[in-house]
Amino acid sequence: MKRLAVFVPAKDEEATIGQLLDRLACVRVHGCKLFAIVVDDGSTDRTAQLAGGRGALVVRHLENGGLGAAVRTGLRTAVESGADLVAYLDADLEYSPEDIPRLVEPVLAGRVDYVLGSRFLGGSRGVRGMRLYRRVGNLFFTLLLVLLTRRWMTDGQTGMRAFSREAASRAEIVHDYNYAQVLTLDLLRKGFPFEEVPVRYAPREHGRSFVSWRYPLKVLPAIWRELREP
Ligand SMILES: Nc1nc2c(ncn2[C@@H]2O[C@H](COP(=O)(O)OP(=O)(O)O)[C@@H](O)[C@H]2O)c(=O)[nH]1
Ligand SMILES: [Mg+2]
Repeated sequence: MKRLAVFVPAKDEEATIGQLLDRLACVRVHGCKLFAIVVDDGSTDRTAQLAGGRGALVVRHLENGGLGAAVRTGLRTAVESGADLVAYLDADLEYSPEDIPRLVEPVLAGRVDYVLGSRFLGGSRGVRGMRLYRRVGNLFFTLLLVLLTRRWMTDGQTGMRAFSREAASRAEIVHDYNYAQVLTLDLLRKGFPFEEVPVRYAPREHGRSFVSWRYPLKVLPAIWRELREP
């Protein structure tokens, strides 16, 4: 049996974290024992209590560190917990835990070390309801990644990904605010093969997105820093 760690970065997601973990507990992946890790990033609501009550391993940042810092903690915790492979998804139910078997299949089969769950593969049905500025921003950053990596991909900003143990151990995230682009740049520059698989998507119904006008101002310099790393 392989150990599959699924971590969830969460900041003030009490409206959805319980349902997400309940659904995750019903997910079966052939040949794997799945365990859940919640990285609570300084939530001021009941996110951590609800997650702990459902038996997830809860790692808490006492202060809000940002999504990049939370994913870094999630990857490290998964590796330290002895995971053979790692997946994560957002806490706000924009992604479906039921897509995890399909997400991890390319890693389990030994084809690749890194998987992006794409909301845009197989037609755009999955992104109904996504705001126009988000679609445009997503296209911009995805095309930037395509140019920088010279590899085709359709969703550079996805909040649902999977990793081999080795990719999870070697991944480095150069900034705390976010991880989306710099993590892919880091792993592809280290030579890890990757694949995209289609995943379902529905915009959040509770809480608020951290994405604001500041996003490009934070993300573009971080991409620059990542590219300058040896
Ligand atoms: N750790 C951490 N997670 C966050 C933060 N802001 C948002 N998240 C979580 O990261 C995931 C994605 O955040 P979200 O704001 O929905 O981003 P979006 O889906 O790109 O709009 C969700 O699970 C959030 O709970 C933060 O400051 N720190
Ligand atoms: Mg979201």
